[in-house]
Amino acid sequence: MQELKIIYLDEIDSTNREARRLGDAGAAEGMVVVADRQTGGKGRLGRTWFSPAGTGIWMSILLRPNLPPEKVSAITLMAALSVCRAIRSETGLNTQIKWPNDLVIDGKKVCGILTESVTSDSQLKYVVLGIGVNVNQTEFPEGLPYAWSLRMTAGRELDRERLIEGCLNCLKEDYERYVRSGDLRELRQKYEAHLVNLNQPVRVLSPAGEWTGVAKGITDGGDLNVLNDQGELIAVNSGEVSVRGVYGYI
Ligand code: BT5
Repeated sequence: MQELKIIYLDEIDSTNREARRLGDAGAAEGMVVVADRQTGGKGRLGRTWFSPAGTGIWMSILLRPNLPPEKVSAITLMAALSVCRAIRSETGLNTQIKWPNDLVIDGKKVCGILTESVTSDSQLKYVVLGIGVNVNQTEFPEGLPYAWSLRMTAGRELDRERLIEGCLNCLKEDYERYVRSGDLRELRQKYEAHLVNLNQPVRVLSPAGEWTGVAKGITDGGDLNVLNDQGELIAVNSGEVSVRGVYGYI
């Protein structure tokens, strides 16, 4: 990755949307959009992301990896690992990864990641990596029972600037490892070391239906290996499927 160039905004609809506007206008890899507040923060599959002012990290990074489109989904997992490492080293909090794109503390969600790619003639034009971290919120709306902030566990206000810098440093390092091989082979072990689902029973929510099994780790491509009740190991794709704990969110 070339040098990072950070744009700070007070308010925007969505930092992912803004990064896409920059991507369409030909901006270089390494452009980072950070906003204090998002009025239309996006989750995956059309869901919304609650992004109030003065509390969280809402940021998106423009990437231009020289890889085929099918390699992009692993970027979400790479970023989950980078942000997890950064939060651990900047705050000492025991953050874990919930496959594929969430970070959790004490079983609740402190971070979500949304990776979007733009292709033309089946070639990858660019990727927008969107990261939302709940840093200093002290409460959440009733409709978000699993939302949690770093401050709610740390018991003190945390420095968002420092966390952003820590995240970007880890991301830069992990992204270089990821583009070198085009998959997660250099990051898989570390990812699994922080994976909250590892060896845990999971409910797999796929378009074809719901089934249960035990999560056994990830593939180099970012799929989750789940041992089903018939003893078969099934690779579950991160683009199409969510997992939950058998009794709740984890
Ligand atoms: C995600 O989606 O977790 C991806 C979130 C990505 C947000 C970042 S912020 C910067 C960038 N710009 C954007 O517009 N987006 C990215 P998903 O796995 O689909 O989870 C969404 C679900 O999480 C929602 O349906 C809610 O249930 C819940 N949720 C919404 N806001 C939340 C929050 N602040 N904290 C925790 N959970 C939240």
